[in-house]
Formats: sequence, C-alpha cells, structure tokens
Amino acid sequence: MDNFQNNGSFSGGENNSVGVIESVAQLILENPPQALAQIHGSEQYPDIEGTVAFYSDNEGVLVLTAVTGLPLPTEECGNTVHGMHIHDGESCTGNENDPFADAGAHYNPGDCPHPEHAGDLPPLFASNGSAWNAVLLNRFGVDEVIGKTIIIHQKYDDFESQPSGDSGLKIACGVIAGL
Ligand SMILES: [Cu+2]
Ligand SMILES: [Zn+2]
Repeated sequence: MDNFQNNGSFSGGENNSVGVIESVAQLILENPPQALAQIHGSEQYPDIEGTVAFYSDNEGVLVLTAVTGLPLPTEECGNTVHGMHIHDGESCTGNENDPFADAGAHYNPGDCPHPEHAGDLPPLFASNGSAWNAVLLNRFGVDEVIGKTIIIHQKYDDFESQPSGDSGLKIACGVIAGL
C-alpha cells in the first residue's frame, strides 16, 4: 500500500492530468487483462450482458466494466444506479428467492465493515440501460479474486448499511476467470 501515494501519479504517466489518462488508456490498449468476468442477467433480467476486465498495475488493479440491458426506470426519477461488488462465492447459481444465492457475501478477507470490503466497487450509473466505468483499487490482487463472482444489484448501494449497502436483489452475475 506504500506505493499508492496521493501525488496523482499512475505508473508510466506524466505528472499531469492528461498524462494520467493517457497512461490508463495505454495500460488498457497495450496489455491484455489478467482476468475477465462475463456478466449475465438472471431469469428475470435476461437482457443484461456485460464484461468486467481486470488489469494489474504497480499501483493496484484497474477494474473496467461495460454492461448493457440494465432495467430502465419505470417512472421519472426512477432508479438508474446499481450496486456492484465482488462476492466471495464461486458460482452464479441460486434458488427461487435469490437467483445468485451461491455468489455468497461481499469478498471481505480483512473482516472490514461495508464499504471497506475488498470486494466493494463503485456502482454502475446506467444511461438508457447501458453503463461503463473504471476504477483503480489496491484492495485486492487479481489472483485472489479469480474464481470469485461479480454481482450487479437492483438498487443503488448506500455505502453505509451493513452488511452490504442495502442494494437489493441480485440481478446479474459473472464468475471471474483468469486469462
Ligand atoms: Cu453485491
Ligand atoms: Zn461490501
């Protein structure tokens, strides 16, 4: 964690904002990801499809997410924000009450409260059912999350409620596979 200093640097980048963005783009374009999860919606949300890619860097893991087919809001100001986490279970299977029950709980090897679980991620903000985001995290290494699951939730994550941010039903899931 010592190498994650608050000086705006990202390895390989210039010490200015455009350089940081260029070095992130370079990391993505010039290196294959170390792991990928293919996301699929539950039976109730069959249109959801997406990919989460994990790129290892000196300063952490860059997590890139692109998802389509998220539920559209049913009213003005309806919800378009969806909690997303790495869960500690290893299967996108479940039961009639919870289609992805076997994805388990938020990945939390450090026994921390939410949202300091290693598996906690920024939520997806959907635009017309599609969402894209990227985040750099030093909470886990790629190797330790291979075989675990990514879950997208019906609701936003409040980043406060325990144990999981009150983000509601699991609507999509993918198993993280090493490459
Ligand atoms: Cu979750
Ligand atoms: Zn959490």
